[in-house]
Amino acid sequence: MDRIDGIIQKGAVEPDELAAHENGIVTIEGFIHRIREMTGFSFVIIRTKRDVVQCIYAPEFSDFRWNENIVENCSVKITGKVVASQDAKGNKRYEIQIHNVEVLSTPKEPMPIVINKKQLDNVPLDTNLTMRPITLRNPKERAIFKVQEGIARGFREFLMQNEFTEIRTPKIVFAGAEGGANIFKLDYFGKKVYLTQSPQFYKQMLVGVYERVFEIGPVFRAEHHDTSRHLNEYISMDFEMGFINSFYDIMNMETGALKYILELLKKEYSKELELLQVKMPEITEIPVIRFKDAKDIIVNKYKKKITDFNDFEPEEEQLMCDYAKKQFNSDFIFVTHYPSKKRPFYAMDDPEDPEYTLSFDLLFRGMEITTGGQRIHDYDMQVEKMKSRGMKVEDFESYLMFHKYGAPPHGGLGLGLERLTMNLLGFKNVRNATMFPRDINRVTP
Ligand code: AMO
Repeated sequence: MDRIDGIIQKGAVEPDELAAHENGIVTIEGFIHRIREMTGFSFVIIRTKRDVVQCIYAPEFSDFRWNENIVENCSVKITGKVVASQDAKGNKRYEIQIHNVEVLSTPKEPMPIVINKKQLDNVPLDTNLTMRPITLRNPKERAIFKVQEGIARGFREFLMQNEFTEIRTPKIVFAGAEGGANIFKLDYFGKKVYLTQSPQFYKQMLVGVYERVFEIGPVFRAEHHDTSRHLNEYISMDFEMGFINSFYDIMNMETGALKYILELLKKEYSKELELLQVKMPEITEIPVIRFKDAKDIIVNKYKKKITDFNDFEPEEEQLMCDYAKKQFNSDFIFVTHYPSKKRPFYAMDDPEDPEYTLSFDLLFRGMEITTGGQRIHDYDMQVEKMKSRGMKVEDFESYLMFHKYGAPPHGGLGLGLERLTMNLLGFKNVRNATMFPRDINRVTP
C-alpha cells in the first residue's frame, strides 16, 4: 500500500539557488519565455514562479539537439551547467548552459499577444484585462500581484502580532451596513438578501468576543458608474478593536500597519518593487487635519468653490494630498471629523459637536484609501440614531445584540486593497491593480 508522509520531492532548483551550484549540473522548471537566436547559439529565457533565468543553447554544450517543437511558451524541465556571467549593468548573475530540454507541454497556437518583453507594450487596458490569464504571465504584470500579496500579508502579520484574531464573515447578508444605493440584491429561496458591502456588523459583533478582529475578504458595491477608482467587487482589509481610548487608537494602529507593510515589501518584495520602479513612500508620522479645516484650505489656498459641504470631491482629495506633500512632505494625510450626515448610522457623533463624527479617512497620493472611526457602543444611542434615520430597528435585532449585552468603546477601519496597491504603484486606474476586475462592463475572465 502507498503511504503519504507529506514530504514533497524537490527536483528542480530555484533561480536564487543557482549561486550555490556554480559549475554544477542542475534542473530548473518553467516556461520558455523567449528564444533569441544568435549566430551559433541561442538565448533561452525561462520564466519560473517569480523570476526569469537566462539559459544558453549551443551544440557544443552536449549531445542534445534542439528541434522545431521546442518553442516559446512550452513548459519545460531544463538540465544544464550553472555558469557565472554578468547582466547588462555589470552585476554578477548565473546562467545555465543547456544539456537537455524535457518538454512537458507545447502551446496549441502562438500567443495572440506579445507577453515576453519587460512590459506589455501598447496593450490597451481593456485587452490586457480580457487576456488576463496570459497577460499576467508578463513579468511586470505578475509583479503587481506579488506586491499586492505582500500588502495583505503585512496587514495580517502586523495585526496578528498585535493580538488580533482573524475572522471570516458571511458575504450573503440580511441588510446593508453602509447605506446608499450601491447594494446588490439577491433572491435567496424567495427571500430578499444582499451581497455584503462590508463586514461592518460582524466585525463589531466579534469585538464582543475577541476584542480585536480583522478580515481580508471580498465585498461588493453595485457601482453604477464606470470610474477609474470604483470596482463592483474589491478586497476590503478590515479591523475592529475594543476598549479604545479614542479613534486616534485606530489611526495609530493603521499607521503602524502601513509602516510594517512598507518594511516587509522592501525586505521581501524588492525584486518586484525594482521591476515596477516603485517610488516607496516614507512614513514617520502622518499629518492629521479636521474635515472642516481641510475645506477651508481648499477654499483659501486652492481657491476652489465648494459644492459638497459634507464630503470630498475626488479633486479635493487630490488637493489635500498636494497640501500634505508640500506642507509636511507626507504621501499620506488623515482627515478627521467628517459630517454626521455623510457617515453611516453606526458612526459615533462627536459629543462636542454632534454635526460631526469621531471618524476619519486616510488619503494617499491623491485618493481615499481608508475609512474608519469610533462606533456607537451604547444600545439606546444606537437605536435612537437608527430611528432618526428612518431605519427599522427590528430588522437589525441580531446586530444590536452586541450593543444590548455590553459593548465596549470600539472602532475600526476598512482599507481598500486595490486602491492602496494602485496608488503605491502609481496607476491611474484601479483595474490595473485588480487581478480579475468586476465593473459594470466586465465579469470575465
Ligand atoms: P467605505 O465604504 O468608505 O467604508 O470603504 C472603505 C474603503 O474601501 C475602498 N472602497 C472601494 N474600493 C474599490 N471600489 C469601490 N467601489 C470601493 N468602495 C470603497 C476604499 C475605501 O476607503 N465599513 C466602512 C469601513 C469602516 O469604517 O470600518 C466602509 O466600508 O479604499
